[in-house]
Amino acid sequence: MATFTGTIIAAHGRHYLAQADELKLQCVTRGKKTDVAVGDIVNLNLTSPNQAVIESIVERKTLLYRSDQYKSKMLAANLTRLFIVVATEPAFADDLISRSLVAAEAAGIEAHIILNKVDVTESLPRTRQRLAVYAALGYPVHEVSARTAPEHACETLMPLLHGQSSIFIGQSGMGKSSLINLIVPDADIAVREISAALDTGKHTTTFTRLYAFNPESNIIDSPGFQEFGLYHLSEGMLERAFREFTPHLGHCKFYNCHHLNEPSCAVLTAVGAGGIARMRHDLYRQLVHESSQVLY
Ligand SMILES: Nc1nc2c(ncn2[C@@H]2O[C@H](COP(=O)(O)OP(=O)(O)O)[C@@H](O)[C@H]2O)c(=O)[nH]1
Ligand SMILES: [Mg+2]
Ligand SMILES: [Zn+2]
Repeated sequence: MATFTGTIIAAHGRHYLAQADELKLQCVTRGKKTDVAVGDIVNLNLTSPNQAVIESIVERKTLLYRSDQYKSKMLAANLTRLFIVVATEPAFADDLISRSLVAAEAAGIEAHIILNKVDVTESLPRTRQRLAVYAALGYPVHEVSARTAPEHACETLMPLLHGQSSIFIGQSGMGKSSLINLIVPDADIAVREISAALDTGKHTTTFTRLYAFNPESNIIDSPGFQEFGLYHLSEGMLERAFREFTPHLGHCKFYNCHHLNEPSCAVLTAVGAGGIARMRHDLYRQLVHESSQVLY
């Protein structure tokens, strides 16, 4: 049997599509295994000219998750960069931005923010002001307009994407697909091919897919979502995923401080003094609560 190494470029239920050199192969797993993510490098056994069985997954460099009370779901494997796409309109949720940042930190993935639709000038000042919190934490914010300044958008994003495995995430309507269409000129055709191969029907935006746009770089478009559960992150992981907490860790009165309502907590002191944004600490509190609710 012929064996190949491929990259998983799309997943739909338990059906996967792998790219192996020029070949696109429809893949299934052995047994009931469903632990394959888009971006995984897999060893494949060819079962027909365009079909294969996934024999094993090559050790992942990173793995991005989201989860709810009941289960955790892999979003993508082997990412090096995560781009949170927001826009001047529709309104975005700070909660989702911070959750995405926390997920990236926990997975060891570098996070950036893209502010799209800067052509919508009425809401631009307010949007910039809202994003200043994240810029102050050291997360780069890149301003673009996919619609009115596509060349500038490409010039801004290309160097950031080069040599990286990137994912674009965010609420739907922010312009993720518009930006990817600029970066990957034949993305539309690729989507049609993938939908046909996976038989996903017309709902082409409901699955995650990877585009290799040069030999060293690839980019993943994900469906928009309204929630980003992080039930899988332990308290220890959470306190380290809020990067502004770092200088204060180890300075609390109690070595096992939860930074929730303990006396002489260095993190709470910093919140009181304005060094840590209250909005971020409120989310930390919420995430600690969520992680204590896990049922799986
Ligand atoms: N005004 C404006 N509209 C944009 C821009 N980029 C995308 N859009 C529009 O925003 C809507 C959502 O874009 P889409 O790429 O599908 O967003 P996605 O859901 O995040 O993938 C579409 O109607 C786009 O035409 C932009 O830079 N400016
Ligand atoms: Mg889209
Ligand atoms: Zn503390």
